[in-house]
Amino acid sequence: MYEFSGQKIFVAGHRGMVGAALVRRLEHENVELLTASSGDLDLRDQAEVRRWMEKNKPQAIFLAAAKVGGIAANDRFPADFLYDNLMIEANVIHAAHEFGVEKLLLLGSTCIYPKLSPQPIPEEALLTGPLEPTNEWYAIAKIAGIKLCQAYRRQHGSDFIAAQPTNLYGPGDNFDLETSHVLPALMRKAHDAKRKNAPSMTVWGSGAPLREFMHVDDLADALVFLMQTYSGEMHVNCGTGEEVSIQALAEAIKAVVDYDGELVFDASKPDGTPRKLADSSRLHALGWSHAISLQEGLADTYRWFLESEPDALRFV
Ligand code: GFB
Repeated sequence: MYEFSGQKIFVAGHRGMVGAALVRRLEHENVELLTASSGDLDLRDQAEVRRWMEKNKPQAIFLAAAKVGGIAANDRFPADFLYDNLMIEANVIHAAHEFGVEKLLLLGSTCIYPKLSPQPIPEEALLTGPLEPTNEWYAIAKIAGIKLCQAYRRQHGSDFIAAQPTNLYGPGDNFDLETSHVLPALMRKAHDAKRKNAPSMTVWGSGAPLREFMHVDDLADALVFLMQTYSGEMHVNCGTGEEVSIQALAEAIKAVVDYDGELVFDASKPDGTPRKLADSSRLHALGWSHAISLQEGLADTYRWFLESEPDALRFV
């Protein structure tokens, strides 16, 4: 059990969807929360990271800072997805070792697994086959992050762990149609189509791929749980165990937004990996499971989207 009480905890990436959810979750704990905006601390810059860590001396770190995006962004910005993520992980993990951080949790993603993994995907599937080409740059950076945690644990005894969340969504998500993940993209498309009385909205690909979605507040709770209770070399999957086709997701989103037009499938866009369901039995065996259903989570996210005008709607 890693005792949080009174500890100085650094949430790296607190402006992102996961980091912001962690900050909300940690407000319920007796901790001293440290954050740094990207203007004050560029995590890709080794010297800046060393200076910041030496000065602030966090005792624990949630490494939620990352360059992330949906299937199109991954394909379009391979250098950014690989370089930014490698640099952030290497700098923060090495400095955490150098300045005696007691515990670190690295955020990964289930896209680290081979394209044709057994389903649900066990943690042991890592590095057993070729990756999905649309996200291999991001996946390789995240695999390197897991290996850094393992290597520092083996060589230096550092208590660094890694969690692999399934596809996430929730308040603070990116609703930009070019770079976002599918869930916010479809929510915004349904919202726009409703406002314009459009007869249809477009869904990329065939609608057949299966995905598992987790609300980011559930994930933040799981991460705090893992930070407090888990120590080990094996990375830990974080999912709900429930999967849905992209077409069914689009229908559920239409219902939440109250849009009743048609779905048009754009076959010129990639499907990506056919199925991606994490085996979260390791996390469940430790004693944690999710609380927010997809239905509730979609309603909560749409509420946030409407309340966040003009920010979330600035691209409409
Ligand atoms: O969420 P998404 O962009 O990424 O796409 P991945 C999931 C599925 O939804 C794909 C389809 O089959 C997309 O073709 N889709 C349908 C759409 N309509 C849309 C749309 O309007 N926008 C988007 N973005 N997708 C990502 C990885 O994979 O998952 C990342 O690329 C990361 O690296 C993330 O791991 C969690 O689930 O395919």
